[in-house]
Amino acid sequence: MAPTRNKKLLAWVEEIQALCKPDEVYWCDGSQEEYDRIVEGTVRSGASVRVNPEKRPNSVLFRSAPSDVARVEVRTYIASRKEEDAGPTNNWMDPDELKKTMRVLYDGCMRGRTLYVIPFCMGPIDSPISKIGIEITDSPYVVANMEIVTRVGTKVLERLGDDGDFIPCLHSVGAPLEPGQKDVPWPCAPMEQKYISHFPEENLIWSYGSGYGGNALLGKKCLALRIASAMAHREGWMAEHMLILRFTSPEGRQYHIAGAFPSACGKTNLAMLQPTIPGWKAECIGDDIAWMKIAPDGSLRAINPESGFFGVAPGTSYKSNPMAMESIRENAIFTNCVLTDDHDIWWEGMDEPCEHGIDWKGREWTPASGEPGANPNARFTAPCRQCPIICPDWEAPDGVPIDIFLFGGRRTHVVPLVTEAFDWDHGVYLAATAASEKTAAALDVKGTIRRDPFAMHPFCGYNMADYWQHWFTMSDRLGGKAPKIFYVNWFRKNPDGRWLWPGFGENSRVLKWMCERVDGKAEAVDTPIGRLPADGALELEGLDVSAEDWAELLRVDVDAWKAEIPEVEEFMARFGDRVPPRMRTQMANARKRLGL
Ligand code: GTP
Ligand code: SPV
Ligand code: MN
Repeated sequence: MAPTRNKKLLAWVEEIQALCKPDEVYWCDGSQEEYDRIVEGTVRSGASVRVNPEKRPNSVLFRSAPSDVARVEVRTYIASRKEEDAGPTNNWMDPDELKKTMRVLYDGCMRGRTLYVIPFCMGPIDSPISKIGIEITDSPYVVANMEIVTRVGTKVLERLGDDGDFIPCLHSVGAPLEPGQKDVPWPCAPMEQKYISHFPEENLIWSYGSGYGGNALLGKKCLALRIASAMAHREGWMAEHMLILRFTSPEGRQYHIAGAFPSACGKTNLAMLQPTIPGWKAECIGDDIAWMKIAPDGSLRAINPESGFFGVAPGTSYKSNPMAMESIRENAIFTNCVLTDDHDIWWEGMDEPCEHGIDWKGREWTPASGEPGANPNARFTAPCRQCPIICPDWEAPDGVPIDIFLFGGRRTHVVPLVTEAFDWDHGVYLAATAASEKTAAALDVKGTIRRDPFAMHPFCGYNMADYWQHWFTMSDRLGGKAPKIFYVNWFRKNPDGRWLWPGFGENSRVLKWMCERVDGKAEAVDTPIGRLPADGALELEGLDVSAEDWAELLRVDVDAWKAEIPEVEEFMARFGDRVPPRMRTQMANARKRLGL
């Protein structure tokens, strides 16, 4: 029997059951016993492999289909009634049309499978900022991951009550089983049948055909960013692709920093930063998404809507991100990593090399194989509570007050290590024109560098130009309490391809300069692109960066910036007359400062 009397929920589950025709319906209660049972089921069916429990208790490894390894942006849709409300950065389809197409696919798609109902809460159960979603899925992998990255089960149904509202999130891997047909380890549908669809005007998500990450764990990118950004626009709050961290000075002053970088550009690493500068302390609040509201005292307060990390595995090591390594010592799910001969997991960039193992495609692997053993977008899933530096206030219902916004991307050339915006509007311009090099987090991004405004290009559920206006409007409401805005780039390289900046824990030096700027203590110099640290203002003591590299890291190459202007303006032109007047002013100012 269903564990709820919520009429909307009961009616929706009944409707989807009739459409998808599963063999069984199962309501998730979110208990440890349930998690263990569902994960054990995937081990027995051959969908996952248990990691050596002596090395890593209660952990499993999944290997996905080689065609289903990351988000697919070309198959992701924003189905608003009017095309211009989705805007030029989104794929649009008419909602009725899209539903018609998808209903045909959903018809009978769960035959031979179990339909799981996952009641989940984005944000702490007792937070006024949180929202409830219900995901229906036929993937036990999705259930297990959702039970880590969101708060699931009975406690959510209790908050929902008999007539509470929720966001319906329908997911199917799109691989019905005929009677007697044997399942494959990672069922999914061919590319042209995959749809990751959002109906922002009715707060509805329909996903079909992919089992991976943001395509399938619908609380994450689909609800907490695409649908939530559209709700936030309507309701006057913010849903952002941002990490949140608390940075505490030796004197005990706390600064809360929220930072938006595109996928695979350093959020998880910065969120778990181990400062190298003496006396400063960092604590993690969230590593991917921030929901923010203006509090009665006028400050902007942020919560992490998630309860677990879905982090990029390759490159993660005790040297680069020890706190992530500590977070995955047990109770973790690994996807597309190497299985070592002693049944532990491994990936490129881990501390010790691996001489022999099974690669993410299930084949024998050695370093001589000529291909990476882990997929470049291999991931770990682990509960936030396992992070040794999780902030004691990470579940505070009212969130934490944000002092600083960071934006950035992966840029080998041109963009300096750090730039402070002249003011909020200039910060919005810097964030709106942010660009980044391609990574493995999305399958189908064209070109090498793309504009990724606010790191929200793949995640904004409405017209990006209206989103910029929303940022201007928020600053008017925040007034003097608006956070200070900075732009950073950890990814500069010299001509031989060597990193100019050591990054990771050393990024704390840059954060310290920002905090001192907030307090009016550190010096900066004005340049045509913004304010940069004055000579000696950013602490470099004990750091092995040559004077030459340091000069390069802060060099403002006016000609290179001038050369980007036409492309920036072309990008802006795609939004036509929806570009806010305040953005046009910023564009004109940028030209003027560069002497154009
Ligand atoms: P998503 O989960 O896709 O949103 O990614 P993310 O923004 O959380 O990126 P993450 O922190 O996982 O970093 C992605 C890659 O960038 C990893 O391979 C990291 O090792 C690398 N990286 C992160 N921070 C730094 C840094 O400061 N310097 C350098 N050189 N690399 C970094
Ligand atoms: C991202 O791509 O920004 C991620 C991974 O955080 S996924 O959840 O797959 O979108
Ligand atoms: Mn992300």
